Amino acid sequence: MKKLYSVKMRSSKEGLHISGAERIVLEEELKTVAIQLIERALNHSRGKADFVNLKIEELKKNPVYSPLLPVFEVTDYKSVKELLKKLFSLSKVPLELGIEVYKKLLTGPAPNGQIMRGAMIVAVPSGKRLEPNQYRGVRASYLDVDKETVSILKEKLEDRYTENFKEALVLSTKILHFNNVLGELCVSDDPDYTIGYLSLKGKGYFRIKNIKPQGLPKGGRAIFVEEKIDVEKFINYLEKEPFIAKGFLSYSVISVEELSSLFS
Ligand code: PML
Ligand code: MG
Repeated sequence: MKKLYSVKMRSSKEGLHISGAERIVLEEELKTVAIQLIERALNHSRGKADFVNLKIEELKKNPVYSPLLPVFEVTDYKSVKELLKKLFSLSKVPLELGIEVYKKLLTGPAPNGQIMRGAMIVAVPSGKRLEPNQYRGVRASYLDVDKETVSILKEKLEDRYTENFKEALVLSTKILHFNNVLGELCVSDDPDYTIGYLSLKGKGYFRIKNIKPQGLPKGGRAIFVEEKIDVEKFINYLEKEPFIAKGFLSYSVISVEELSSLFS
């Protein structure tokens, strides 16, 4: 097997997070990908970065390969809250806890009301936060998607496709691949990106339009887990184990009404 490299970029402005992205690539792809990531750091709607960190390292372990979560784009809902209530009621996450966490993401989930670079880890049903640092959170890393899968995704989605979406789907696929994870809720912290999602174990990735008001520079991710999860092992998996999504399952547009029958 050819050697694989991890390439990671993170950028900030006056100490505040602007953007981050990463890839897993072959040696001959390194230069092109490094340039793409630098351009991304310097052209972001959160502002122009004054600090860019680019890290390249050879992978010492073979990646885990797994297919992307099936995707559902939900339509015809009156309000996001109504939709989230419906989705949480199909999940093992109690409704009240789910909605409380959603509100937390909209107001800034760090203890000082700022956004976090990583995700919160929320135990179900207690609601206890398990991430060791509530300012930073936990970041899944060493992940990518294979080229053929991306081509299929682009072909199927046409103008529904965005880079943000692809990266979020891969990230969520990695997160949900771990045993005791129940779901993940995401509201982008990018002020102009108003599509979010809720991923549920055994069901899929539900894309939610207008999950936040346009222009709001707040957001974040919350990972819902069973109380019995081995947090140390989980964090090590998220942060260190290389993961490549390979295989596209489905993209369906469904109305909120159809949700229950789909999962009954
Ligand atoms: C982010 O900005 O990091 C989150 C992007 C969420 C993408 C949601 C989607 O388009 O399905
Ligand atoms: Mg972001």
